[in-house]
Amino acid sequence: MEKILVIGACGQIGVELTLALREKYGNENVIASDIREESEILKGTGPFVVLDAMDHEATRALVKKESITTIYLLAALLSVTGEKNPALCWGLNMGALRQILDLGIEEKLKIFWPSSIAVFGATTPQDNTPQKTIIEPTTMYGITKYAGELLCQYYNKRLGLDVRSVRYPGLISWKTEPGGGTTDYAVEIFYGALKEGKYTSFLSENTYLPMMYMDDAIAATLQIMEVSKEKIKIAMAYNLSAISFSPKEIAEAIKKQIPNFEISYAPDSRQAIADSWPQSIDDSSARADWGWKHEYDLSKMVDTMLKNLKEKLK
Ligand code: AKB
Repeated sequence: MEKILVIGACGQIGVELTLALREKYGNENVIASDIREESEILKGTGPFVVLDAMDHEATRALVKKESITTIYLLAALLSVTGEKNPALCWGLNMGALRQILDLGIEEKLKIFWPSSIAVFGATTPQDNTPQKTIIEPTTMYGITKYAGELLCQYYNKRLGLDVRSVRYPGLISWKTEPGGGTTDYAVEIFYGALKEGKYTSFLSENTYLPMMYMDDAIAATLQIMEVSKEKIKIAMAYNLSAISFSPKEIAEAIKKQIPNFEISYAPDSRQAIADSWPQSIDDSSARADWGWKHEYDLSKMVDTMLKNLKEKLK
């Protein structure tokens, strides 16, 4: 029987992934953990433990006590917060991963660890970025993600650990807000549109970035973890793609439903990070190897976000 531990369960991905895992594997079989207090959304849906992802001993004790079989390690500092505190970004992102990989060997665990489009840098081809290409990240976050991918590959190929990963694009969701990322504007814009009828984008109007609605990201995560080992042919992290749009394009899609919505642009230091990332991603390997396909295009994502956020903000 699967017994799952989600580390970093109160973040943007963690909340929705925990709920999806609980639905699939049973509430009691999915332990949510975070250094923060329990998310209101998770309360009452299953077990929750306060856990610092850098506390190796507490993590090891929890894994042993609960006979954990699978870990989803989501705790991390993202691109913008990572630039504000590069030492913590390296310490948390690499320290937590390394200890979970070691624990994975010790306890024969299966592990999911997310990578990101942030592995790519300004020297990477920006359109339809291939799975295998030049990878020279410029942010500390991107560096930890690329180093993490190499570490996962090492543990998989040299030590036989079942660790799986995808490169998430910017993720768009309404249940839990993102924090500290360069792609966060694509969530903030909905709050601006609904609360004030306007939004100032910190990225310029024609900055294209790869994005994905959260339901697709959760579906991809469950799928890569469920397929048989033989289907996983890439031991680093799979490129994953769904939608690509600019601030101007998402604003136009929102205007179709909120005609008075006004967008303005005031690019800040996050622009340089966005400019170093791909505009669109080639994820044909994920599609061919384990049957990944996305469901949400721009208009379906915008409709779903506006409908759910209207309710939430009532
Ligand atoms: C960020 O913007 O830092 C993240 C990411 C693309 O990994 N959302």
